[in-house]
Amino acid sequence: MKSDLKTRHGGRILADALLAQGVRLAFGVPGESYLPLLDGLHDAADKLKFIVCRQEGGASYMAEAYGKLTGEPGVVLVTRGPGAANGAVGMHTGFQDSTPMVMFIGQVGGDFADREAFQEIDYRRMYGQLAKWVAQIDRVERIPEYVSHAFHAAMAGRPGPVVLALPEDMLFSEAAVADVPRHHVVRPSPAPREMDGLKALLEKAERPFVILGGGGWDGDTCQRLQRWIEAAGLAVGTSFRCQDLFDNRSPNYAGDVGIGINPALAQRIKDADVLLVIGARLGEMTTGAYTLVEAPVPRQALVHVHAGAEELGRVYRPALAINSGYPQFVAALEGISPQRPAWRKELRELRESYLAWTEPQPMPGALHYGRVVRWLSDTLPESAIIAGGAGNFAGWLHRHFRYKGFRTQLGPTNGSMGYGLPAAVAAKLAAPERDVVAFCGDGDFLMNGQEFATAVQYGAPFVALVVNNGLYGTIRMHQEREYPGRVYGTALRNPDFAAYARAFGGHGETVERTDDFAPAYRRAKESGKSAIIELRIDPDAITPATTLSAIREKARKPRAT
Ligand SMILES: Cc1ncc(C[n+]2csc(CCOP(=O)(O)OP(=O)(O)O)c2C)c(N)n1
Ligand SMILES: [Mg+2]
Repeated sequence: MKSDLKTRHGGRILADALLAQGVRLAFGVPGESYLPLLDGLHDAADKLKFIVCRQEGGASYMAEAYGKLTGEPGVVLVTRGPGAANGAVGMHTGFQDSTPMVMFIGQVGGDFADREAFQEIDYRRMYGQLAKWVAQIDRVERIPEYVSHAFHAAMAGRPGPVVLALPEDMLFSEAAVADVPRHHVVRPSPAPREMDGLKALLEKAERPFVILGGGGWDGDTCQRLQRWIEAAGLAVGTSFRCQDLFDNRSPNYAGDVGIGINPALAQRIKDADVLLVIGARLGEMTTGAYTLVEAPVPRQALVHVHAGAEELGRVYRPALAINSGYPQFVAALEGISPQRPAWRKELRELRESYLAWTEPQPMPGALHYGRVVRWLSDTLPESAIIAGGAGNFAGWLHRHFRYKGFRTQLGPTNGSMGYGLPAAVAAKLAAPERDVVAFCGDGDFLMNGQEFATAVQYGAPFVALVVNNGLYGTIRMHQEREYPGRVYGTALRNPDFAAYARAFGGHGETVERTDDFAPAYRRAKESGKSAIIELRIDPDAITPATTLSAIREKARKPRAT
């Protein structure tokens, strides 16, 4: 049978393996260490597009955003040593966000291995904590097996990033081997007695609360769960940067359980008797630094539903632990229909608190950024994708934007700066029919500003907002609180971001007044180009609710003991 198979070099076998796994878009920066793979991709170019990026950090973020958006593993190709090192940020992000990803790294040939040859790194050690699985393919005929294993591992249970290293001599050598069909998605289902346990807990519950979060969801599951929650009359919140798992316009939606949480919502979670947590890891950001839910034994009866078995009982000892994929869990939920009039009664109060909390407050300066966010929330099509990075500018986004459905939000739950721009590039390339807006800080944007070139090169017309306060504002805020009068290392001198956009062949706008935003946005959209709108905000406006001067004033007063 083997004799029927065509002999192929390693790069071609690998490119065909990617096609067999269903990969249609891959991101990366080329390297001489994986020339045979590029050669293999050359033959596959009409089915699999390789997006050439400007820095591996940008490429790995793009692969992460692609995985988050589509639920399919995001693929990133990087060269050995420096490429692998640059690419780490997207893998760390993917790990914390439970995003399926597969990174391929060039590697020195077996003839030079372990000599600390040029750019040699042992990726098993380097990526040990940043990936679900790290392996090296030492034999060309085993490429299909390793790739199949990698895609299964990235998708199984709690999804996450996987690394495969590719020794150069292995890629150049040849073999006659068969491709392996596309991976399965292996996720567990809940046991009937676990659902009985949940039913019993809910039937007794006076003040239950549902928190949704994490990776491994899909649009259909979210919609079915929303219908179930609305029918039951339960109140729901979403974990940090997972606000798009539930339509924020629903009367059952009480807000996001993340940084800068509505204090009334925080109290409501503390007071819950049953906490049904589906998919969220209950990490530091979702638990108000482990204060909303006490560790290790919560006061609330915690029902923790998670696709990763190892996540259950980590930090928190749940009353009921259910290891399940979310489509499987939601299908089982549809078999029970708990309801209590008391649950429904409190919804209005929670909803009013959410609406009041998310209303833009006055802020200093001529450009009211909060109102800009709300205008976009009201104006953009429902399917628009919002990609955001990390910094205080994101606080307005979390607070004032209403997410309307699954995967309208791409954000890094690890608070990694520089994410928004490359995520927007990936989103626009993966879903060209959808509007995409990136929210970036001035510090945040220039961590991956080079990827604006990638957007222009591949014709990705999205709008990036650069919220310019001339500061690493988040750090300045903490600095002024912790070390009053000792400002250091937090000021930024910025380029003209509109001119930057034009220099790359994009469209640029600068906005300094609230009313100028809408026409500038329309011009940017109508340009049909990748666009940057710089928003010059008053640096005193440090959060949606407070100013730097108020923080300074408070810091001057002696602290209460
Ligand atoms: C990759 C990375 N480096 C550093 C930090 C620490 N950090 C968090 S927010 C922040 C400042 C963000 O500045 P900017 O993007 O201008 O947003 P602003 O807070 O001013 O709105 C820094 C340096 C981080 N979260 N991620
Ligand atoms: Mg800033």
